[in-house]
Amino acid sequence: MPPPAAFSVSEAVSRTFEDQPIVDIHTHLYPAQMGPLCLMGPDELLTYHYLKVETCRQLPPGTSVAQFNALPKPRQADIVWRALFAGNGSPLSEAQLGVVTVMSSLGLNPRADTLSEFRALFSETNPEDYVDLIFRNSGVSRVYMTNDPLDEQEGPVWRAGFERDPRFEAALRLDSALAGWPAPVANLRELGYTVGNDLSTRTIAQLRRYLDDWIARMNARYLAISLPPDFAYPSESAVSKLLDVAVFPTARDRGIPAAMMVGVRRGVNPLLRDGGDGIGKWDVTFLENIAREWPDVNFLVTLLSRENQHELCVAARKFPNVTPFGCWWFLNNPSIIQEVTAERLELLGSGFVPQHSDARVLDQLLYKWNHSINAIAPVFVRKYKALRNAGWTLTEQDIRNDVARMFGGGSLFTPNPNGDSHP
Ligand code: FIX
Ligand code: ZN
Repeated sequence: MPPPAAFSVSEAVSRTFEDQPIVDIHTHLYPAQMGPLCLMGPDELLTYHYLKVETCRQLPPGTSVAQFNALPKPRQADIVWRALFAGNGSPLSEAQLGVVTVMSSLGLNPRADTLSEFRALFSETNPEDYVDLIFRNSGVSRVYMTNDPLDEQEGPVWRAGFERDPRFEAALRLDSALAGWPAPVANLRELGYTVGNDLSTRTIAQLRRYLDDWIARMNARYLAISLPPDFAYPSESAVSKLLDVAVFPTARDRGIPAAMMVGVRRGVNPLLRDGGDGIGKWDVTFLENIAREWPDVNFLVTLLSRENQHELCVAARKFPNVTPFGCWWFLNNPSIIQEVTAERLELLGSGFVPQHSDARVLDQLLYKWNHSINAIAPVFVRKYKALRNAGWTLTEQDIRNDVARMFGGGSLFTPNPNGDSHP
């Protein structure tokens, strides 16, 4: 058979990314049917905590962070706009560039003096149409939410019931049910789970009932928890024990992955609220301990510290039940995405999920994926060129298959490579 005609690798990679529907495995987005949880439009976009933090570095004279936070959202958005877009200095940070990309892709002028044109467009469009517009223009086909039954806004929405937009999949988030035990006891009891302060057999059984009930009610596709950099496993900490006796057995028995997002130091500057969290390096030995102890659970792992990325790849090489995912939060910048993606490809081939958006405002899908793919595509191009130079008769279909596997959501549910069950 004659060798396939040579084709341009960079054009094939661009075409592939244009055609591939993206499945976004970690967001904080909600469908319009979930009412006020669904954030979209200019005022939400401009008050994203990344942008507020940048604004707080240059608030107007006489305005404190606390006063800024106390203002109604549209007024905060105006201040952000003036400070970061209509003031001195070009909007060069990743979060600023993101707003420029969003506005351009909606046909708006990002150099406008005010947000009025953007506000008019948003208020003239009905919410369902706006959701459709963003999905269509971003190339995203499905997103995973971050779902918390103990959240005082979200819990009642689930209990009342609603018809789910099938583009939104559920992921059961566990921070509020496990962190700082026994702090969650009162809230769990209020929902009817008769847990106690101690980790007695009854408490564990009730916690497992909570997990089972909510996985079923939400059709949660995975469990997720964020953890601080000093999280140790095994250890005497309540969270380590609760993972061991409730969460990991549930993930195993339900056959769903457990996602661990490690390295966040919450509330480093509490004044900044959502924007006040910091970062720390984890000891990846603890991930090795978990993966070895629970061979029949698939772990999706993202680590916040750049210094942890190489060790995470090495751990994933040792443990096929560990899948690294995304460039989380402070890593979600083009320069770091390129470095981390190249490292992962070199150590893991296509066995990881390169990115998630972490979008909190629907409009952000328009920039987070566009910017990530612009960073990732050249890394793929270099790798496919190297593959071809090494003598591999590359086809465009090879590229399409790899991109589909890595960006199409499938790797979330790869069968567990380890056979035996937990002793
Ligand atoms: O814990 C998380 O899921 C984090 O992604 C968020 O809490 C964080 O505030 C964020 O928005 C990061 O992008
Ligand atoms: Zn998140």
